[in-house]
Amino acid sequence: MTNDDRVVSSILKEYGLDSVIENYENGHINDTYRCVSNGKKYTVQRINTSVFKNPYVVMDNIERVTEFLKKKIVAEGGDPMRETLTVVKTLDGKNCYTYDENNVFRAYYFIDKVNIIETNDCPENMYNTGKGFGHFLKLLNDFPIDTIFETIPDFHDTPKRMEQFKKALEENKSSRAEFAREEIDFVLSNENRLSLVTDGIKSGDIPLRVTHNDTKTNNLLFSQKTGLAQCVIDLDTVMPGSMLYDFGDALRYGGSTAAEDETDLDKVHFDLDYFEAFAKGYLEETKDVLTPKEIELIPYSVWLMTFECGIRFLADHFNGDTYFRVHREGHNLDRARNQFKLCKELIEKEDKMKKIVAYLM
Ligand code: ADP
Ligand code: GN1
Ligand code: MG
Repeated sequence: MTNDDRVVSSILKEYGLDSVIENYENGHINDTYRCVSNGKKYTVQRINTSVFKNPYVVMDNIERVTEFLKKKIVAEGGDPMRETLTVVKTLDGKNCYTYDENNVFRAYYFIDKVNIIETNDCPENMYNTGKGFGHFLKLLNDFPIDTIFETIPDFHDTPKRMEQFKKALEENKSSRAEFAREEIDFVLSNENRLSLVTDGIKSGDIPLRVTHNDTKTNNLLFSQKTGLAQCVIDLDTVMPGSMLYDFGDALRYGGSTAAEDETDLDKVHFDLDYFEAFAKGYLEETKDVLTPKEIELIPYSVWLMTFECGIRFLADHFNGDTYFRVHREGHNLDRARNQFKLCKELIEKEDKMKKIVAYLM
């Protein structure tokens, strides 16, 4: 028996499950398995404890938020078992199981009859994505925000991300910096554009809300029956934040005409039809609660989140790929180049985005 086999059989025992039937690797952070017991399916995940230093805080946040969501979903006539995640406890009632410090697991009921959109290819999907994440923000509008905690401190504090980038560049642990001169110059030339959201939060113009903070289309489950967004998943980064993080990150990912790691940059464009469709769906759900400053910064937020993700990928490339899962040599550099290509287009398209937002309001 290998150590991994021992870990797996120990988790199955803790949760009373029969076997692992699938292992998917579509996210960059956690490891996800599909398990079965008595014909029922479960999602079991190894929480990445080098990213989430305190998995107990993560799980407490998730339990609080999903229990709150379930009440709201019932009140609006929805299905609380399919429209949000359900944390499955260990046989002795804990919300996660620690095998050792690198092997902390949690389980959810598996939600079936759903589709996942890895790379968006039509405005209709983006409209539904906007509705899905917008509805999530709306349902959590009166959640008591001081009962949840930051699972990764300063997660979307872009000026701090810039400091981390500079440190990675200076340390250059992987000796790769000399091969990325153009990208480094691009990053450093944008340094003065990074603090509009953090400044707005400090001044009180931008309220802290319960936000998701990782709004890729593959963190939404879409109903196979209706095509509508059904359940927001990947709740590890749900914490106090700005709605601009959610809006910007969703478009960073779903507003592109290509995958996040496409290396043929001629295929990578920011699509204004996708932007408009997402904004329409999102604003239909949220426009009554947003402040003027939030609305003003929507187009900028897409650039900001794209730039931030680009510098995170590039910093990880310099650090030797210790954070994001990579599948090939230079994968994080490819991802960074892809994000910077989008950033250049986003600057050119910012005025058009402003007009679209004004028209939708
Ligand atoms: P990561 O942090 O690695 O992105 P996710 O929580 O997003 O992990 O899960 C990875 C994938 O597993 C999702 O994109 C989805 O396909 C699938 N998945 C996760 N939880 C569920 C669930 N409760 N029901 C159905 N599929 C799920
Ligand atoms: C990670 O876990 P996943 O793949 O949904 C990352 C996000 C990045 C994203 C880039 C906790 O998300 O912040 O935007 O990769 N999650 C964490 O694809 O760092
Ligand atoms: Mg995910």
